[in-house]
Amino acid sequence: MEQIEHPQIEICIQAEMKSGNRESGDAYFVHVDERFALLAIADGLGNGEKAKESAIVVPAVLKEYKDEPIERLLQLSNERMVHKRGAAIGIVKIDFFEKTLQYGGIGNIRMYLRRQNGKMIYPIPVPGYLSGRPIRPRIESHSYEAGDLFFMHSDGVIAKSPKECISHSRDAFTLADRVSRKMDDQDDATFMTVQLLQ
Ligand SMILES: [Mn+2]
Repeated sequence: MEQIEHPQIEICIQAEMKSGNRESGDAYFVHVDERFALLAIADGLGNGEKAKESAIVVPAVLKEYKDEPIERLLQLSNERMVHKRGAAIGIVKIDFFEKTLQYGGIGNIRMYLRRQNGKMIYPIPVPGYLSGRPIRPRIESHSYEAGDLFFMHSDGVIAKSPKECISHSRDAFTLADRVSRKMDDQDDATFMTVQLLQ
């Protein structure tokens, strides 16, 4: 498990390959600076080399264009899927000054946020995947406060009771520990757990 500590945010990431495969068809991206955090998971269609070829488009685009809004990051990633298999994608952008969390995704990447007031937010996935054909992503914006906790995962993580999982966890690490027990070795599986600290 990878852990990222920052004054504003704590992040745990785990990525496992489908058993027997040598390449993961999932990819992820993490960037944190003093202004914002940008986090993403992509799940390439199929598995192995072909899936990877699509999934790695996402971290490449986000690295190059990290200051752009989520909508544009999704469109740019989509444009680069032409002649590839395609990928599901989930992107979270956290603005440390505005205290907002934005989420946008297409396909089977799931995200669950638990606010300190007990409210749960879990965007309904937009069906489909990035394939180069036109997309109409839905971007959600939520305010957050210190202590709020969320996680995002690819479909190789079998989170049957994500709300229970998140409500019984006090921080990113304990949540990661719980989620890591739900990884399916029959698919590539990637998740990130995140706590906002300020
Ligand atoms: Mn998958």
